[in-house]
Amino acid sequence: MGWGVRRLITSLVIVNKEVTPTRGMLYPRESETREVRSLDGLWNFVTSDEANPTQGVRDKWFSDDLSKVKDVIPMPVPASYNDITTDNTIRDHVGTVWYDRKFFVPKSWAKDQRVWLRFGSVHYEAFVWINGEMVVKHEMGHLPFEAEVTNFVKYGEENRITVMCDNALIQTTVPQGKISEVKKDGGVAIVQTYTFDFFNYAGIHRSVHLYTTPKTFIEEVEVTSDLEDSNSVGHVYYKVKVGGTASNEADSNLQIRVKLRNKESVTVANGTSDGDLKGALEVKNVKPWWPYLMHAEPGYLYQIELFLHTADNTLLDVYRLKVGIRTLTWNNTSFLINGQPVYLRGFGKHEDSDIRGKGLDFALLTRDMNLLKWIGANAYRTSHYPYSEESMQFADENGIMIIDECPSVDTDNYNQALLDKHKSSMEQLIHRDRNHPSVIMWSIANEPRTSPFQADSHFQFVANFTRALDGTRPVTAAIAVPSASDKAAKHLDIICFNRYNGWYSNPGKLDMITTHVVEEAITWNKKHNKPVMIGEYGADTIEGLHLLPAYIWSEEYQNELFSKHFKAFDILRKKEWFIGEFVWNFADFKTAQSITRVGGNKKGVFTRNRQPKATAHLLRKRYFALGRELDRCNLPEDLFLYITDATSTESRGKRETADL
Ligand code: GCB
Repeated sequence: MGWGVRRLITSLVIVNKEVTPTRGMLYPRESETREVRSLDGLWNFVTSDEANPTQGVRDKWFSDDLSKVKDVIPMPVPASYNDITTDNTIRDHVGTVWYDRKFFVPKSWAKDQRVWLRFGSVHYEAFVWINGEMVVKHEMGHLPFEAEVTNFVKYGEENRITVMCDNALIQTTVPQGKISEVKKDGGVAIVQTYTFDFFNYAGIHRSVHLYTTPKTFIEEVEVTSDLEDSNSVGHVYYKVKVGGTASNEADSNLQIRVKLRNKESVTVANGTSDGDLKGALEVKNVKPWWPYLMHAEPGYLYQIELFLHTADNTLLDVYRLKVGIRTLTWNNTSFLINGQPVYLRGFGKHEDSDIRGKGLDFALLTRDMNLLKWIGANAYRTSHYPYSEESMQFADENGIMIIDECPSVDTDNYNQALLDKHKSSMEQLIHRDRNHPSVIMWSIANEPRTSPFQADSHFQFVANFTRALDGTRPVTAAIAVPSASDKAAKHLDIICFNRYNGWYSNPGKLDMITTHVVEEAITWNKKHNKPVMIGEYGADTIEGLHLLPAYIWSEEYQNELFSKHFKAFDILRKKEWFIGEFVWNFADFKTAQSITRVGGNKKGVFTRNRQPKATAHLLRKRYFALGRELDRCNLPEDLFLYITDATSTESRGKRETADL
């Protein structure tokens, strides 16, 4: 418990151990049989002494209000706690912090049902008590966890929830970090370092919900789909797991009745599950799920309604979720959706904003989706960790394709505990996101250090594990190690490489980009005979800095560097196996303090405040031009601003000459 207690375990022999499967975790939704209450809002907050991170546990701070132990301050949930105050000791705090709040549970919830407590995510490790009793702990940021609290809450009375959150990253956490003690004025400081390039924001990052289910309830739903007859007939396959079954209610006595409704709420298919609580639905004249700009009606979603019944026809539980009907296929040269080759054009992003840090913010989510559509992107990678469930739902609705990445970034110093946790992060991610049509690939790491020989088996285990959990999507990772020394890419289905020509290599040299990009992509393809895409390229750019001729950090330089890459991508597009281009980054974002970062990483095409830099306009022209060429999309009217009416100018010129 706590960084002080998590130990570094290194071993020379690393084995492929079983991962305990996640259970439940359906997104909390109301229905005829379920109620949902939010615990978001202002909580009380205290930090612990960095040199004594487990003091609160030993002294049982959870057994009474935190305000009895320390002076509390208000802290919004969801949000990172780091940038809320003006105090750098809170921003840079290493180790444990504590939250608590009071809440009521209605009396009506006491009857014949279960009560659950669910966190969308807490970074990095969370310990949760209700009324002084531990109800759940969870290690791994960016992923949900929950616990049944039926017997822990008081009904019709006030309750207290206490959360201890530990942000410490060590060599066996995902992602990894290091903690050291460094002499400071008047003492010793506990210092957290990490090699990854984003601020280690922490806290209760996503919503906290209480929700009810019936005693016997729909615990898990897995949906897959298929298309046939030139995409005119669709199939939806569903599989349900029931939880809380009483001994007299074996699964075989239960059944799922299913309805599939289209956007107009018309039932287009229905059915009843088999004895294993699974089944298939056929949809005639189906509307497949298409990516944005690939079809006039992108992101088409149906709603599947699942009714859990007993054999004697009693309705026990109802759960609804949106599903998209689509196929994914890939081979050595291409990646296809609904049988059509896809060219991915998008971004690496971050969950990051001023004040909120990595806290869920619907205004930001909506703005980002609007900007993605404005710029004509059709995809993004959830670099470098899973994004909120709400953002995944947004991507489903809008036809934005997602490369879904686990939190393993700069993976290094391979060891057994790291492998176990890395696999667990993939398991939790797939469990959470497997039903999203927007998810088109799993990314098992960003820029792992893949030259050491241990990387070979580590990535073989993680890639095979991922494929075993979900064979319907290809596996990738963003690799930065040169292909000659990399030992992981051979385990992937699609190769993704990150490279900063004209920035980290040959800064300022705009004539040293195009050929390098083309040659490297060809090298990757030759070595592995698999589809290749570029996962990151870009240049730090200070908004409003203009320098002509182009000079690094200026808006002109970002523009020209992008243009040189576009040229390379167009050469590569002629080779079938080059399947996508991803800019680094969608928006400027905060990093650890460093002499190479001016207020954070400035490679955004948008500012941190989500306004366009000059390059956003250039990129928009390219992304829409690609959409036009490849998918025959319509161009927005404001894509090319009026400059001159060449024809009328010409005729006016002639008239003026005639007048002479
Ligand atoms: C990378 C990393 C990304 C960094 C980026 C940069 O290769 O994947 O996390 O932010 O480079 O700007 O240095």
